[in-house]
Amino acid sequence: MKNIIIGTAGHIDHGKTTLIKALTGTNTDRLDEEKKRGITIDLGFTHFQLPSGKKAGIIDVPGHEKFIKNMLAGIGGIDIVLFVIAADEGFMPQTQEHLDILSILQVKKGIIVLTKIDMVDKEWLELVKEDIREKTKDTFLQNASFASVSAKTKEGISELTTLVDEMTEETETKNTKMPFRIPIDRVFSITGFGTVITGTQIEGELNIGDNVLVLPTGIETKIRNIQVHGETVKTSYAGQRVAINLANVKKEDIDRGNVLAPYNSMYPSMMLDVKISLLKSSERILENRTRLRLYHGTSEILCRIVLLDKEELRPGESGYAQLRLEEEMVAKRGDYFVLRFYSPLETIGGGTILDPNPVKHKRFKKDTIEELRIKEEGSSEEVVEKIIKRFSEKLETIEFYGTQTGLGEKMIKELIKPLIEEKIIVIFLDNILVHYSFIEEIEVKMLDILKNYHKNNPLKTGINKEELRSRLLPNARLKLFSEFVDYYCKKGIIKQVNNNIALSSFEVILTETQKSISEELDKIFFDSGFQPPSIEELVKNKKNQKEYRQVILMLTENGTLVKIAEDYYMHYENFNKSIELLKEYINKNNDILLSQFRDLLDTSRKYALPLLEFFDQNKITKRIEEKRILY
Ligand SMILES: Nc1nc2c(ncn2[C@@H]2O[C@H](COP(=O)(O)OP(=O)(O)OP(=O)(O)O)[C@@H](O)[C@H]2O)c(=O)[nH]1
Ligand SMILES: [Mg+2]
Repeated sequence: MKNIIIGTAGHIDHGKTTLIKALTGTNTDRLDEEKKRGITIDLGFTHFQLPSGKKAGIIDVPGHEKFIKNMLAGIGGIDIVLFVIAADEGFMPQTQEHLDILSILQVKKGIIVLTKIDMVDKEWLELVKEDIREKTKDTFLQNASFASVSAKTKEGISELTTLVDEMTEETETKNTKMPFRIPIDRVFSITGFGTVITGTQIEGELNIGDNVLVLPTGIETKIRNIQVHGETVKTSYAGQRVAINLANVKKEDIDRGNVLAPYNSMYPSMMLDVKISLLKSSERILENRTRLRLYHGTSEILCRIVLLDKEELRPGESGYAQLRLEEEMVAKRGDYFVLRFYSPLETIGGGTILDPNPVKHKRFKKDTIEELRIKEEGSSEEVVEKIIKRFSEKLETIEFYGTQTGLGEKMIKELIKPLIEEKIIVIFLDNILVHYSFIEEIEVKMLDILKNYHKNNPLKTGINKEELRSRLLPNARLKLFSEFVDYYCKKGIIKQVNNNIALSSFEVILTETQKSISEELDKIFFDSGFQPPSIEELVKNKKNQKEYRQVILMLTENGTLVKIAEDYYMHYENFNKSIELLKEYINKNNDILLSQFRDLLDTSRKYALPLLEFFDQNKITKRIEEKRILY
């Protein structure tokens, strides 16, 4: 089911709170002072039972210019605005300011509600409507429906209800795959329950029992209970108004402006990279390092703006900037925010967060501006690709990228699927992500190492895998490196021979002399059975000792000879035979003594003992006191 939040907006005394009462039956002004003065000071909350059966959360905001700060804390997560204008007064200053704020925060849907129609005649009403059409031109409300109502006579109220109901059908379903996020708008304590916060769950899914953080303070807490529309639920979803009972945290330790979120979804920051636009209607020129008020989620934070690509910003202009904050906050890429002057208090513009955890930038740097441009224009998929490219050499995990982008693991897994299919991203060990450009970089280095190695070691089958790892990807564990090797083997670039890596095209090529030495040795070792000659003895009287030794090494690498111990090599056929005989014997007799093994091979202790020890080491046999059994 869709979850919808409806907010009010409009000038003071234009009938917002009265309208909500007429629609829902609830007076959302709850403070004594509000009741006494007849104005709204802080946000009011209730829910709306729609005829279709849907329930929408309602946020009523104050219209007084002094309380814009509170209005800003409530308006961020809304889907539909009831843009209230009193028919008798028409468009007023905060009507305009609220419209600006809603536009900056990218609210997309609204109904223009003309209230107090019992106080004006039809002709006047038409004039007011005309004026409103003019003033909402080129805004998200330019084609909005009008609803004309009187809370006093109830005229138009049921028509408005139907209009709202229809509009909820058109709102977009929210993303529940993101890590959940709740900008906190109220904190109180209830005797017997403890601390309760309320807020609009703008993203994700939350469950009772979840361990979560209050940010930016990092206080650890647990979800004890969740209420949506006054009822306890196990799970709450993006787009719902929620009241949450938190365990082990004092009311005093949480403020409006804090955010409830899971571990590793956002990191506190003292800087933000942003794209900002100044309102056309603003009459000021924004200079570098001006002190401003930043409104994001439910928070208000003082900051200075560093203009990165312009000397100054004029009304209607936009540019890249870095906000240097006076307090820590948490945000995600793509979040919207509003900026107001520090003094006099005046909304001047706002924009989008491009990087919530940037490094400090200098002004007018081409690279910085280019990177911000990609962050601004790129889809999530493109940004994920860029970030994976940047961190490829660190061999980072899906979890890391979930945090780095603020998208969470689940979203990263979704976003990389097409990238992996298109072979732009390669995944290793089901978790480590690298960009294809990194794969190519490594390939070039590897080819270089292997070419050199083959040149210097023409009789060796290839470079030892561990040696290659330490030269190529020293921070990769062996398991990960093995997957890299498999990848390049499949790609047909390299091959693995036993534990050595070679270029796929590489073959050991022997000279005529080497060939005849190889054949000679093959025969000598085969014929000598279980009493092979010592290499030292063998080469002692040879002219070309060095070549003999090289060929022996090569025969060992390619598996013709098996090195049992120092200066003790056996032909692989004899070696295999010895294992066969051993197994046959133990299967019959349960175990074997050294002397029995010696007799079995018809050899001497000198040859039998190292061979048995070699079997022990290679887990073919197991020694129990004087006897050996099969491992
Ligand atoms: N005659 C008449 N009076 C109305 C109507 N709607 C509201 N009022 C009156 O207008 C006054 C202000 O109404 P509110 O609902 O408090 O206005 P508001 O927009 O919530 O004001 P703030 O929250 O302070 O910005 C109250 O005295 C209401 O009784 C209406 O349709 N007809
Ligand atoms: Mg009110």
